[in-house]
Amino acid sequence: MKITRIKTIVTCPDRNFVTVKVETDEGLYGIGDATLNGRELAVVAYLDEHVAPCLIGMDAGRIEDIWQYLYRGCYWRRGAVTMTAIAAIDTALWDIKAKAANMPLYQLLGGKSRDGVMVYGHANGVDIEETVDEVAKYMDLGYLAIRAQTGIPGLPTTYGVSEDKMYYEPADASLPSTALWSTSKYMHHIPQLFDRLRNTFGFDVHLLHDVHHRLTPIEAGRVGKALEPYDLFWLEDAVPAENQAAFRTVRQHTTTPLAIGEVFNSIWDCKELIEEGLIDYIRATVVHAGGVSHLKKIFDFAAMHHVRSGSHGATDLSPVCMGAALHLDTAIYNFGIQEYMRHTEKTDDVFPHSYYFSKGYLHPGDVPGHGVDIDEDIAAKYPYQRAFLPVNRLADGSMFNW
Ligand code: GCO
Ligand code: MG
Repeated sequence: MKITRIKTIVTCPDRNFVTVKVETDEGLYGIGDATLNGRELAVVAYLDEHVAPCLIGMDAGRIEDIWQYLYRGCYWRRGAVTMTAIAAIDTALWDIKAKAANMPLYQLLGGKSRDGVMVYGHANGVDIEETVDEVAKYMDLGYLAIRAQTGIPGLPTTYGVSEDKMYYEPADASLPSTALWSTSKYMHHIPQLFDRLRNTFGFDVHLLHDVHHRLTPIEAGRVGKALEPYDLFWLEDAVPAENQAAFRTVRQHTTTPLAIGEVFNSIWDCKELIEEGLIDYIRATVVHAGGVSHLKKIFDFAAMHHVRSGSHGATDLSPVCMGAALHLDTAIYNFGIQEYMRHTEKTDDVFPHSYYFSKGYLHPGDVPGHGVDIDEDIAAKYPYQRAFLPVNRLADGSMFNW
């Protein structure tokens, strides 16, 4: 089966998504997510100019060989743009292979290891009271695991707190808006949130929290220790991890489970973290970590070191990424949890999908392939709109991590 055409489709049904469609001479096609939040058109140019022309005429069934061709063959390895482009092609080729086999993708990845994929939703409020109400809403919806974020007194806006509670959208402006950050205000406030949540809801619900790369290792150790009585499922992205060894300090000071990985592109971003047992959950995902092929390798490596999966699933990862991720989540042995932020109705119209939520679990469905398609006519109604994540500054005006 030969690759005859590779199309990149950009659409903005409430937010931007980039989708790759790989067509073959046998009429089968596959799709892959290529969305890199705030850098969407860089990936489009990479795919259109530097990937698509090279793959025309190649055998669509040679997934591993095409992956290595794009990774090793281009000389410039890794990086978010490259690995997102590779991920999109890889996901589309797995979609084609599973369709050709007339099987849902999880069958080709080893078959089902579980009956459903436990997900966590996002509860957030401007203050602790509002976050408590939001957690209650998620429990009523049947969620078994809930991430809780709250506004911090003295900071006008805070990461993770959104106006629209149903559909969280982190890229909020056509140029980056500026937020104010204070580590001391945050560190003082966050244990109060979890104290209140556990007193209200007890210990049966899983609670998670995202620090969004805002602390130093020793600060993260202190926050982790302060949160130990509240038994978090995980503390996410406590410290930026360009320097993986920094996590040794965090680990020495707290037993709160640690998760990281949404900005990682390859095994080389997390090899020491996994090998040295410095984390509990690896949160890399299909679209930004080289597709189904490479993420499966990361997860299998993690399994050897008692590290479980926890894939990123924010709204800026398209339903195509979610579909593919759910097949991997279903098949691997060491699955932990999957993030699930609902997409808007417009987005769901553009991307018809077989996955569905029931009682705290997502299910990939049983249609051949990864079960997600794109309606190109509806997609064409929503042209690209430039959008950025905010940036963060400290009170003295200096730049900080977003
Ligand atoms: C999460 C993430 C997101 C990211 C966003 C960036 O845990 O879901 O931290 O909120 O900020 O996906 O594009
Ligand atoms: Mg996060």
